[in-house]
Amino acid sequence: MNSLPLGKITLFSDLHPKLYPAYFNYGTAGFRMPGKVLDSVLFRVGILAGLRSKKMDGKTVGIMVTASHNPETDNGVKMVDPRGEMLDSSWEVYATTLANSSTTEMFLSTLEEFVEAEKIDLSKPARVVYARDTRPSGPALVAALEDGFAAIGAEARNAGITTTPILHYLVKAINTKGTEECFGDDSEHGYFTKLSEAFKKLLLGKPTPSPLVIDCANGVGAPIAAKLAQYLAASMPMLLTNTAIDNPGALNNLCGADYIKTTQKIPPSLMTVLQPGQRACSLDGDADRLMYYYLDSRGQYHMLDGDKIAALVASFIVELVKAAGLENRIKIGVVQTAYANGSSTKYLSTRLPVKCVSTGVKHLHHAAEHYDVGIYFEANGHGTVLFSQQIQNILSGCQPSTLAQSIAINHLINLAQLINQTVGDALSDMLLVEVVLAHRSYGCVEWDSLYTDLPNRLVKVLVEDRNIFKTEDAERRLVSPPGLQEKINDLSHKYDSGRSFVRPSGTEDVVRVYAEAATKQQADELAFRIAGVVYDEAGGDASQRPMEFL
Ligand code: G16
Repeated sequence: MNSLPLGKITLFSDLHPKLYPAYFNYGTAGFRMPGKVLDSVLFRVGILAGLRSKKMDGKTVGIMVTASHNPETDNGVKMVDPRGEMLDSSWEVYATTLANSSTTEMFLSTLEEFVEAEKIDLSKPARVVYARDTRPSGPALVAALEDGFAAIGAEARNAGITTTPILHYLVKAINTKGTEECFGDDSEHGYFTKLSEAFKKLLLGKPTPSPLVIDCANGVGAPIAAKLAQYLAASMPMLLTNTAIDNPGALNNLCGADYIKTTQKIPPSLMTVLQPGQRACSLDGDADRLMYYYLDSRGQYHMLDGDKIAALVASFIVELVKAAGLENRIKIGVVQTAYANGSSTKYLSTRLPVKCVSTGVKHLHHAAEHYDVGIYFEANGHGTVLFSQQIQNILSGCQPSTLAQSIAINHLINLAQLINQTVGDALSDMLLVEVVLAHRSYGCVEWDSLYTDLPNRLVKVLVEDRNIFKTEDAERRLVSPPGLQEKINDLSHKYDSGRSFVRPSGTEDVVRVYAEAATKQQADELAFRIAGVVYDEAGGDASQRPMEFL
């Protein structure tokens, strides 16, 4: 076991001092803050990633520089473990502690304690692969990250400007290369080939889908979707919009998956583009979330969110498993969060086991791994489907006794290729939705009619310190500030089918309030009344008090 290269780390660390008093927290999806305060954090994450790789016996670890759905001025960084999943949560605490060491000396001593506590064998190699989205602050932050790699002596591969899900794909592909569990060729070309070939096989004999309008949120999804379109060629006509990645301030602005979910409106830029009945979808800034929507014949907007995607996909997979004659061998389950619409939970739970966990893909992913086929989608459009390795082996070794069984088994095998099983992937999920719609001969209206959403509203509240908000029961109950949950309950009981909860965001400096009720007006009113109560309890500047309905 060698020792840490303290001299080298000191030299580099002095180039990346912690200049801001801000408290850095490895939250729902890594560190996420205004890009200008993150230089020291990126440097330290570079070192941490090297150590994570050493701890994992030299396997490749991923780093993504992105702030996903956040505004363009924010940026962030998240680490990806060797199997392509989010960083193990036990290391999040170390990441937070290291990021907050105020001087190089403190950083070094914390680092030494951490290496000791984790018993990291420093003689092991360190390998990382990293990428960034299109944010203007990205290049400088990547330079800080690279200094971290140099300081710890990590072998680093730059995957350039790409989506978060592609980075996750690359990590898994690199680490499974040459093994029985080979995930695919470890390149963007490998990713596009894997997805497009599976898609074409699944659509064989089905009519070509009508053109799909894709809002790329003016982010990295734009160039990546354009490349995907080349691989798919005529099999999937796509109309890419909001592709202005070089326009300052355009990223996620009045467009993108988060805009769709929180405003429940069509992006203004699509007003003149979208025709009644036409399918449209929005990606977010790093293309890991997907929201569908359409205008009905009266020009009215309808949203098809992560819950609707889960319902569509789950019912299709259940049917295929039955048709394959494997319903007694394959345990399928769905994982949601408290944000799941009450109607979706009702729809799904009559068909499958449904589990509710805390917000954050890492929680959903781990819960989904308990099933042979685990389907998870957050209402915000972030999700995927996991096929256990054992089930994939069963599927490939199956001896079907009828043609119908053989077709169903092949479809399941191809679905496991089409779906990016490492993490939510807007483009892979989009192809999945298109496959199911084609197999069902559904348009948006038929898909939407699987169940009727309870009207709901999501509101952000700016408070002085969101850290005072603590929750339990998969974030459905507030335990702090004391007494606030009782007020939420009292208000919710005043509305038909009223349900609401409050939780601190892990990616933005806000508290989120979710409410649903029997009518749209009631859901809006409940959300804003609770937002007001939250604000009165913990708010700051009175001009930020949520005003609607109060
Ligand atoms: C991230 C996480 C998601 C989570 C979302 C919002 O998404 O990966 O699982 O739902 O943040 O989290 P919060 O409500 O804690 O801010 P993304 O797309 O921003 O990376």
